[in-house]
Amino acid sequence: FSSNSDKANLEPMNVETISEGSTVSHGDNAFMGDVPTLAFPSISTSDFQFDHEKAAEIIVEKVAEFSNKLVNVRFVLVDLSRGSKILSLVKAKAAKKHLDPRKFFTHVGDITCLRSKGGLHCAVIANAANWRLKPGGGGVNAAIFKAAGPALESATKERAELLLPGNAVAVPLPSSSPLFTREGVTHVIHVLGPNMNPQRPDCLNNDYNKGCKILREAYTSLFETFASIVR
Ligand code: AR6
Repeated sequence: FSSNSDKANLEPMNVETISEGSTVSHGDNAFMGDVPTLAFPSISTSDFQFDHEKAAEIIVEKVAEFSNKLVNVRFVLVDLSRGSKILSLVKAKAAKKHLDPRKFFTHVGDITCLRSKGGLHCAVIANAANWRLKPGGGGVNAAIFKAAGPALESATKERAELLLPGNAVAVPLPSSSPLFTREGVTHVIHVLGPNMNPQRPDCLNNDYNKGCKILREAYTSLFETFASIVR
């Protein structure tokens, strides 16, 4: 398992090495047709300062659980940089657990440009949201709201006013949104993870018993919400 599309930006076909000697391509002319795919960032590990090792363990545990339960879907963990520590940790743990690289892989790139810049079609993307479900604030939240335009903010308001840690809410993207037209994204799932940053609301003050429980709930809620969309 050396799935990362480190090569994605370099190779037009986005060929991704999945194990020694074998490759799989993804993208619009992807293998197995257009398998419903969820792209998600690592929840809580940047602005919310959650421990990367613990988060990686939980990501792999939850992906393993749900990729067993759900047939014919894919999960992609996305981060911006090739040097991403969370991507490296997750790749190593996923390989150790023998997760099927056709159902789960990692991708280096901006989650708002997966199809246009990475040739990877993900109809559903997850957002590491804030409790007010508001644009801005930096990180992936600011990027997704900016790329989606005002349509996402109003569509979000129709679905929920706020989010509690560990929960997720799916928002269908209006077809007027550039994320819909350019990237083929039909839904954004907002997820609120546990916060370890004293500068942000609901800081858990390094209580990792609570923190890990809430992060598990957040991924369970995200993957169940994804399942309900593709069902
Ligand atoms: N594409 C892909 N991954 C990204 C992108 C992007 N455009 N931008 C950031 N990441 P963070 P959190 C990765 O801080 O820790 C917000 O301001 C990033 O490298 O966005 O859950 C909200 O308003 C990291 O791996 O989310 C909340 O208040 C991951 O996305 C708060 O931050 C999550 O980083 C949430 O903090």
